[in-house]
Amino acid sequence: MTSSSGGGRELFSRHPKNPILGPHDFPGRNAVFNPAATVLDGRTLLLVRTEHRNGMSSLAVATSENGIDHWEVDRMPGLDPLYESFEERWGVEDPRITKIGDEFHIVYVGYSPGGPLVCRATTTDFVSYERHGVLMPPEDKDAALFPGTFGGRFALIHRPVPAIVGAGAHIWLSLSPDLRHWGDAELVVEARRGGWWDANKIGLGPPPLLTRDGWLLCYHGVRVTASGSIYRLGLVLLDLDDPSTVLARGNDWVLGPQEPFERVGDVSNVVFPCGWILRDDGDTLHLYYGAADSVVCVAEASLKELLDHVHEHSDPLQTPTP
Ligand code: M1P
Repeated sequence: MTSSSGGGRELFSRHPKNPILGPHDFPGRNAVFNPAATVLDGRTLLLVRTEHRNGMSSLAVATSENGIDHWEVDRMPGLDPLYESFEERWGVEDPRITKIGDEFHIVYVGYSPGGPLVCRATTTDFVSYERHGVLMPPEDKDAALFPGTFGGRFALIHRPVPAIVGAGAHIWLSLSPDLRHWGDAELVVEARRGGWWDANKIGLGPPPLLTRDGWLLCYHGVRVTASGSIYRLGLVLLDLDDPSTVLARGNDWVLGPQEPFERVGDVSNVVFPCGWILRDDGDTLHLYYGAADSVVCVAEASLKELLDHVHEHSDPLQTPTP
């Protein structure tokens, strides 16, 4: 991996082979981005959002031995939208994968005529899928399950959008006894206001990662500027036993658009991850992200360095408490 270029030090190093997947790898698709990531039978598996030339997205599978190159694409069916349904009428987007027991739970955005909403499907092999319907009504997105339960209840991070204009969009947590009925919703992490890089809206990136210090979240923060939005990534640490409690929140972004394929694309100035994989050494973390809503990239970080950073660069005075 190469260090990131530009001013300041980012904690993630981009791979020199970036972008690792592009539209040319998926015939007929306009853009490929925002991949979920997991490991199946020892191979890295990405569930990639692919945008067709009618504007709708479906989720396609790509696998690789080393998670960097030699991708096998579209050998497994992936998840095509149920166009006849209300919830997936205009496509499926931005999946996150959480393994619970032997099952992979895919929480994804269904683009419905009522707005984006949160859906869940399960699979054991990425060949056949079982849909379990809508979890959260519109507008809601950027959702993922925790791999464990809390007091016997499953937990979901999600990002509802308030109806009040200018209220921002924030990260919430809801609980469920059965993965179907959700409640006890709580606001957990707020978009910061004013001059902050994550002032206007935020949303979860990959699913929460269990670490020695707590649940590590990587989220995208958006700042609206005179020339459009900039999507960058930050870190939050949640309490192990009570994930509605924020232990620390890093002040600085840890990855932002710098490379030409991150700066320019269908939506410029976007880095948007939906998956990360902690490798077998327990420290190397591969983050898979969409760049400029056009291509797929990977960056590497040390988990220890990320945890040290979030502890050392967390200013409680600057972190709003919900
Ligand atoms: O275009 C940037 C991103 O915009 C949306 O993300 P969010 O609503 O969280 O800001 C999504 O459409 C996402 O897919 C897209 O990458």
